[in-house]
Amino acid sequence: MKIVAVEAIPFAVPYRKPLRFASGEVHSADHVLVRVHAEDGVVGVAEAPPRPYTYGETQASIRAVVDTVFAPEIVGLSVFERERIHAVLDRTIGNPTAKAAIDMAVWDVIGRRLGVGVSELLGGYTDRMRVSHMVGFAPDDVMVAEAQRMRDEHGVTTFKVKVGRRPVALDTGACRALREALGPDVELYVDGNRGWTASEAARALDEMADLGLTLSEELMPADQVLGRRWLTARTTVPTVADESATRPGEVTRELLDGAATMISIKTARTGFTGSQRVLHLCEGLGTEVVMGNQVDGQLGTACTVAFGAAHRHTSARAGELSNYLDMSDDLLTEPLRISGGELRVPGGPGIGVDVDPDKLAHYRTDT
Ligand code: MUC
Ligand code: MG
Repeated sequence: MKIVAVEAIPFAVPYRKPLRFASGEVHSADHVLVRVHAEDGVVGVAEAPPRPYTYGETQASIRAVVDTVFAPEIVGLSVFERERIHAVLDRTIGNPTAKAAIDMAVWDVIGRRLGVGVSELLGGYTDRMRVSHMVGFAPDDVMVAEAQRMRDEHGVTTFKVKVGRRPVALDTGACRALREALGPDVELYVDGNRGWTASEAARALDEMADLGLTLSEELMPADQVLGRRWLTARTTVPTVADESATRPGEVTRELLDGAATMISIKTARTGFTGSQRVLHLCEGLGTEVVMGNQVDGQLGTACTVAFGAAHRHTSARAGELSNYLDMSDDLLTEPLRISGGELRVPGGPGIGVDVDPDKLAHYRTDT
């Protein structure tokens, strides 16, 4: 079943409130909808969220690379030649979310064509994941109120707190306020988006030693090679590599270097095909993983839960699946719903969700 066309459609959905973190902030979901058309009329979809401050991709660069580089390379291949498609896309190093969206849209075509959910095709381990919510920078009382609302309205009891500000007391104070307000039963972990130095990170972790943090993610830049090794060796809080480990080779380097003890898998940057490579590598190396959030919309979140629920290893921990709730609207015909702290894999064939043509017409920015 040959691919006949690949479209990259920019759209913009405003956020109700911005998400702020050490490397940037998001006010609007300026994403790209990727549609892969197959010869029998089946269309697969996925979304690419540009993160200029993380990977250097922009909405314009994603459109351009899909239109002028990737689409010409894969049009004419069959959707069942997934390894060939992966090999073609993998010839270049960059453009992770553009490639990931193409990969996932191809899987969506396959699932729709077979009438089977992608999550079942990938592994079918379970049909849901526990949800972890990312709390961005804000005054302490606002961060606490957001976490309490997520717990009260959606049953969420796992929170990833954004850190990496200076002075570190801003963040250690926020984490303390969250622990005091939410009590001992919620899980708290932190993500610095490379904001601190090794010594700042060490001081912050020492100051928070009594808060029962379960993970610490990307507290300092990836190229602080010895600093990361030193911090990982001296802390009892497992260190998670996220944007420093976006490809299997980087994952291997981070882990064997002693620079990280766990890996964040994001379908938004490794698709389904690349994410399975990272997952199986981590399983082979005996390393835990967490399903991360690239500040995804609902389509991206559906991809994350489809992949996360498909495997035992990825569904063991809560996945970061809730920040689409900050968006004022979305593209799907049926919204995702988090309840009892869980998100179920959408039930339809493929990724299991459909784009509403009226919403797309309203939010697309190219017409
Ligand atoms: C995360 O886990 O870091 C923020 C920036 C980015 O690249 O991803 C998000 C969340
Ligand atoms: Mg992160």
